[in-house]
Amino acid sequence: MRVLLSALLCAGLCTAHDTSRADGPPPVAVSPVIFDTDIGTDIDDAYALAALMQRPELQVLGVTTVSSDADARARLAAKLLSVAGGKWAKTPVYAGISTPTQYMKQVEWAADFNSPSLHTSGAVDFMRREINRRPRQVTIIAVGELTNIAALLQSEPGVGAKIRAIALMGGAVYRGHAPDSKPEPEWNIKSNARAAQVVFTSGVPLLVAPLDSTADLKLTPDMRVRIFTHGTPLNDALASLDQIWRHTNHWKGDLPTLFDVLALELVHPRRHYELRALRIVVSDAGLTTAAEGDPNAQVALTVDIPQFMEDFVARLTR
Ligand SMILES: [Ca+2]
Repeated sequence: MRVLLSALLCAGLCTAHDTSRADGPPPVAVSPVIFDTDIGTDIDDAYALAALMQRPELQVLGVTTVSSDADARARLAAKLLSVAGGKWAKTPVYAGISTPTQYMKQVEWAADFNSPSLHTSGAVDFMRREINRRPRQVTIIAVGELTNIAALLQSEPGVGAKIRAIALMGGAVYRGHAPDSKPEPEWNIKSNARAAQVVFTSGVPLLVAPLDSTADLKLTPDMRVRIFTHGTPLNDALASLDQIWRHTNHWKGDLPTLFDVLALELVHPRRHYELRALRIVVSDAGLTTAAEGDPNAQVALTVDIPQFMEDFVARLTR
């Protein structure tokens, strides 16, 4: 089974040179990535950023932020990187496009933080600069609304053709948040459906983690205790942010759901996700529907949840 599924994955990701770009990104040994995030609202962005630091196969060029007060989000990301220390403290963080205010209580944890790595604007310029410096090598991991990414694609003719891939959390293809529910407009897509339409029609290889495969990735109390008793500064910071989120989020979320973590996993999919080539059409209301026609995305529809969660906790506790 493993061999078969690996072959299926490879069909999508390893032979892009002899198929269209929509079939998947070209392979590279170490992937330079840019992490575009709305950290500070839901808690999974913080866990995803921590997970990103445990992946030596991903070279983090920088972190960019989007939506609500993008500057405050950048400050939060920069402080989390600083707490991790070493090279992470030097990772550049750029604020991107701000939008109307959202709930984001976690940013108060970083309200007074500053560092030379923190830039209060310039996310789109940063992304374009890095992509032009490394044509067809950079993967963007997009785990917020797609406002920055659409602005990037529209900022320079041909820039999309220089992007290796965009791995994104977003959409709901065959189900919504609840098991067996109908697909619904998912937050990252519906927050800027026009931007999502730009991304899904760009021709850039897309690796998509929708609600189908992410809505059940729950971080249980036992898992959190394992992470928080590890005692590292980074995990202590995650414990603080988790508490702030848990006691203030207005949708009464209790168990963190690791939506965004799957998006970064898809850059180098080493376990056995079902990636299906689909043509995803984004409606003005933010629905993501599989349609007839040439595929524009490799979509993760299912995940081995116990294996995924155990791997996540193990990485954060070693
Ligand atoms: Ca997010």
